[in-house]
Amino acid sequence: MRIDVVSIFPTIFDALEVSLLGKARTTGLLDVRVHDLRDYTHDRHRTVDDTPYGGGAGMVMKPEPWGEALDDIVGEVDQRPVIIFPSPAGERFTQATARELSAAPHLVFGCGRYEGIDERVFDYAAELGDVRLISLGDYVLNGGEVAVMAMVEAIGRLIPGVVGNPESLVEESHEDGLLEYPSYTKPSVWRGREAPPVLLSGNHGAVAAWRREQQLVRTRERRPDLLAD
Ligand code: 6GU
Repeated sequence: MRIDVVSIFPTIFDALEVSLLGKARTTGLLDVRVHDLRDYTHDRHRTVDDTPYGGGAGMVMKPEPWGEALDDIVGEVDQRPVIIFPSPAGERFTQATARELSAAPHLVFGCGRYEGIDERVFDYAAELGDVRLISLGDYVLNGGEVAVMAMVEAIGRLIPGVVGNPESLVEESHEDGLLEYPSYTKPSVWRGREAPPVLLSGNHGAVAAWRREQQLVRTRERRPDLLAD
């Protein structure tokens, strides 16, 4: 999968060089390219923002550098990419979104800062690819960078081969609409706390039933909204 990220803080994405995603990049499963939006400006101050038409607080990202960045990135690749703008005003990002996007050959992430990006950039981007505005949840970050880090990790780990043991992708929170069951390892008693005896019983049916029950108990307690769905 090819992933392009446009940001005014490209070094934030240095963190994608470590762990499983870093490995996937060295083995060629993931081709991540990070672009500095300021490289697409032409003035001495490398200006990317300006005051909002109509007045109001804050600054708006100018359309011109975005247009040049998108032309540069999309022009050099044949398939129509999915172009994602992280935004608290977007659709909610879920495991289903991650799974859907993990099947795309090319994703482009445009990280906004300040009060947002000139709206015409989204219209223009729709000429080049399939545009999605996506939010991590109902809270506000200072910019899209941290949200894109989270999305790239959630999507990247679903690409076949990125996670060594594909079975570890099956039994985890949100894959079956429920929260994950609790896990234990040795010692069987730690600081007076016992691991559930059923897990040491060797009875695979009983273990599976206990885990399912725990998933339901936890989900009812912590995330009743998931059961309503
Ligand atoms: Cl995707 N971006 C920003 N700036 N804030 C957010 C978000 C995204 N998701 C939740 N809050």
